[in-house]
Amino acid sequence: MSTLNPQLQSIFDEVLRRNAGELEFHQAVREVFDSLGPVVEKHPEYLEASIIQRICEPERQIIFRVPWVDDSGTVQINRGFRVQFNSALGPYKGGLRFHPSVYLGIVKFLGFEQIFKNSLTGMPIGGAKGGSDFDPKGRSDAEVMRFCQSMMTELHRHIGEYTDVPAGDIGVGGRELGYLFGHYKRLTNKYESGVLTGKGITWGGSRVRKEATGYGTVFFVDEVLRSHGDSFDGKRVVVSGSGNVAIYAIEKVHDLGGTVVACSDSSGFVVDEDGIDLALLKEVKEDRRARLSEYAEARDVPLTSNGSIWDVPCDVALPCATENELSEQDAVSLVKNGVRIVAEGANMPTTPGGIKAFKEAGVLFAPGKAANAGGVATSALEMQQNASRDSWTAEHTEARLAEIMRDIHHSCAETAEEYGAPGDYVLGANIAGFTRVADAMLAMGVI
Ligand code: NDP
Ligand code: 2IT
Repeated sequence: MSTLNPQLQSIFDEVLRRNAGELEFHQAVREVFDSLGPVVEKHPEYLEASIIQRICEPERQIIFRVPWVDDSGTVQINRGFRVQFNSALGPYKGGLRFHPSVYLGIVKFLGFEQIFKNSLTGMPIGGAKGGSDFDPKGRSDAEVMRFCQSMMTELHRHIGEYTDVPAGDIGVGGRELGYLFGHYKRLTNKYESGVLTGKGITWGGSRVRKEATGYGTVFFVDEVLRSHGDSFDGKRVVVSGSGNVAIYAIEKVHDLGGTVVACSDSSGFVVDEDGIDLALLKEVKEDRRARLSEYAEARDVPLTSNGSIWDVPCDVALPCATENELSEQDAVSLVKNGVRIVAEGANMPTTPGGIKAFKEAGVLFAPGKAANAGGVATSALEMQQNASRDSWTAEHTEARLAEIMRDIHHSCAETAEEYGAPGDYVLGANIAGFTRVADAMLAMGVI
């Protein structure tokens, strides 16, 4: 980490004091602050109007009890969150995460990142995140439905097409969004399609939304490769995770001529030198919600539970599982084995030490707020289709996604150049994302 200028340091100290114990939130704020030195030098008006302090304070934070009855008749209690971080550019927008690790610090880090990511897409969406410490693993469909209905019983008061538009994230996919939308519809007596994104195609969803985050990450890497006169052809790729983002990143790498040789879940990783068998992976993870060990058994490859997927040699690494899954030691190992490009499909998967190691080694590093923005961008396309009561073809929607990812790459690269750091996508993404929000806030007065 670099040294912050004294004004940014004092704002950061205040963030630490006001948000004690929220380590992931501190990490996300610090990463953005590390890029803002040259911006506040060029634009003292941002400091004069306390824009940065305001951006670090969520507009609204909602925490609530989510009681539900499990299949054995026992009452279970979870905690629900929605942090509505910033609405300068549009209605709050961001996913819901269901995972036992969820607490306020995780929701705030994700909501904070979402502000700048959504800004980078160029679309009219503010930043938010929500979720619960509910663990869907091992729960029946009926239990997941009762949990989602209870979650929506409180959440519906705070969301809406013009207010706040949730979507999926870890543990929240098509099944959960169906239960959430069905209950919202019932509570409000309105078919308000634009209140949630990631819906099923027959009930207001967008084609390519399911694929969008993974595809978008690979489109971003494709732009990085093109700008160096290269392509995916023949590249060896490692993708962590085997959920929504990972599966569709693997699919697009294979479409573009690369080979994904390893993927993982929370129980371990598999290496499949012939290339991951995507049809089998989808069957195991999407259809049966089973463990990666079943893939390993079917393919007769080992599942490694006590090592790191980042020790597998590759040209391109795509962390697509969760935050802080790629440590400094992992980064050093990837560099030693010749990695050239790392792009974050997940949110904040690389630790600060890992980012530093990549930077020092000259690895091209694309941060999540740029590389995984294709998911939320396609959510905004879903909102457009809902608002116009239209439904686009897959070809048109994917072409729009590819164009948006090209634009994001261009805006990160151009901003990095402008600030004298060509090739620094972290700096470019943070500054380009921040500036659009800051200028809108300045224009709107003290909000
Ligand atoms: P899924 O729930 O579909 O998949 C998550 C994957 O990551 C699973 O393979 C899961 O393994 C693994 N994983 C989750 N938590 C951990 C953990 N603590 N340790 C190890 N492995 C873990 O989620 P998504 O694919 O939707 O999300 C993945 C990442 O992408 C997250 O960081 C999310 O915030 C980010 N993201 C998602 C977007 C979306 O549109 N869905 C958009 C932009 C970013 P297991 O099955 O064993 O739990
Ligand atoms: O992290 C993210 O960008 C998401 N989980 C998707 C958010 C969205 O509203 O589509």
